[in-house]
Amino acid sequence: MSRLVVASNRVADISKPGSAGGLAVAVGDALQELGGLWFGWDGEVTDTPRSPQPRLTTSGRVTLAMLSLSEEEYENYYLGYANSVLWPVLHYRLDLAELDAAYLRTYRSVNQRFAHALGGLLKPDDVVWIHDYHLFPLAAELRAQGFGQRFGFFLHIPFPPPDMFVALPGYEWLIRCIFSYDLVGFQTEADRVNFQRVVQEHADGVLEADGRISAFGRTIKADAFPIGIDVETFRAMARTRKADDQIEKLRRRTIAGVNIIGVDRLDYTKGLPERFKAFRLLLENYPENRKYMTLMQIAPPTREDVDAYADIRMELEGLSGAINGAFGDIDWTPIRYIHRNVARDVLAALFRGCEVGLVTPLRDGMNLVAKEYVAAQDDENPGVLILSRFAGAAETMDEALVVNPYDANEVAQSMQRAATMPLEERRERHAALYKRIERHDVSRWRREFLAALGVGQEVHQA
Ligand code: GDG
Repeated sequence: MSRLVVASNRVADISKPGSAGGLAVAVGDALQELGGLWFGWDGEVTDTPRSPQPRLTTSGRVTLAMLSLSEEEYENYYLGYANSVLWPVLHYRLDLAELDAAYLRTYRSVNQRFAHALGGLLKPDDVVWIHDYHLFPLAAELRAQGFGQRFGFFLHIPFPPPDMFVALPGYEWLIRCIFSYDLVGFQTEADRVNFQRVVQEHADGVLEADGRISAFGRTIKADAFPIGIDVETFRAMARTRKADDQIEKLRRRTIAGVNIIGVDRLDYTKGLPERFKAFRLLLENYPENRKYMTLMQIAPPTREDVDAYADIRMELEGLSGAINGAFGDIDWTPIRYIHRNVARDVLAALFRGCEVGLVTPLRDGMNLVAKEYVAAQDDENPGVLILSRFAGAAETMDEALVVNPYDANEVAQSMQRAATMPLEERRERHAALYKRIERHDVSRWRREFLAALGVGQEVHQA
């Protein structure tokens, strides 16, 4: 029987539910269900001599194998190539990419080091599932060491159209690395098509009759596997006694009739300044909402050592201050901006207690918050989800109010529409969305990916 081995940049402590970040949540859920080995960075940066062996700990049915990064690796691999080159380019933000040859060199060397460390733990029949843009080259490095088993890769973020992808120096090498996998999963059909075009147009790739794709002498499967959430658990979390108290407290503390909630890592891809500007427009254009609507934005810090993130933080602080100054009153604060990590169960309660969920990224692989907001709602009196058309989630959640996040007018109108939507329409939209997220939950995502990798039910607890 095969063992499931997962590799991702960060390994989260799954004994502590509540780490912010979609990948940690989704991978943690999948591993807890199956058991196995989770390999990656422990989040530590240290220049004291490092052991080449990963540190092993266990958490329930999961063994965690973790390495730390050196200062130089943190700068050039994590902050550099991963988060200042791949992250912006794959989110269609060529303007924010910082191209630096040292970044790419360290990205390769960290992947080599990780491959050696993981190689020491691998058994020949392990099924290896590698996650996200930090580790594109990991399977190629493991194959170079002689490992011949099946490798799967899932990209949690978007895959852009060819003109953007080829702006990456060394893009040919990246495509070649991707072809070391047997299966490559994307969030949406649009991402898969973009990948296929890159391979056909820039790597002499050929689409085979069975839908697989060939290049560099290998044939691989590339498909869309839209990620989901653990709907039942999240729904239950929004319905505990503590959650009820939390909602009660929220209602007591605000004079607002309608609370709008946004929850996003403070990232420039999430469209937060655009969202605040749309809310300002709502207060300008529909003055009846003053003292009636409140926007609560939870935006925990993330990647603060990257300049672009410091910029967005300053911009948001300026905007929320200006809007609150212009419209606020002694008994009403229009925007409640919380730049802190909030416990997951509190988030679930807040989603349930807020009449509108505002999810307006400029570009997002999927966006789990959209699904969590729907999961938390009361069937009898559900809130309304406003969702960016540029979130992967929009491909399968068209009963939300789907908006163009760049168009402040459209977003403001949608907030107004959401706040005044008749109960029957809210119920219909919610029922359809709920059915979909329930059917396509995180275990289905994991099952379908592993089945496509050809391992299906045979993967079992380590
Ligand atoms: C990447 C892709 C894709 C947020 N703030 C807090 C908190 N969170 C949780 C949310 C949600 C998760 O973090 C965020 O997931 P998203 O999917 O919205 O976004 P990314 O972090 O950018 O995730 C994304 C995802 O990977 C999965 O494939 O959907 O497109 O970008 O679960 O609730 N959790 C807690 N406190 C917070 O303050 N506890």
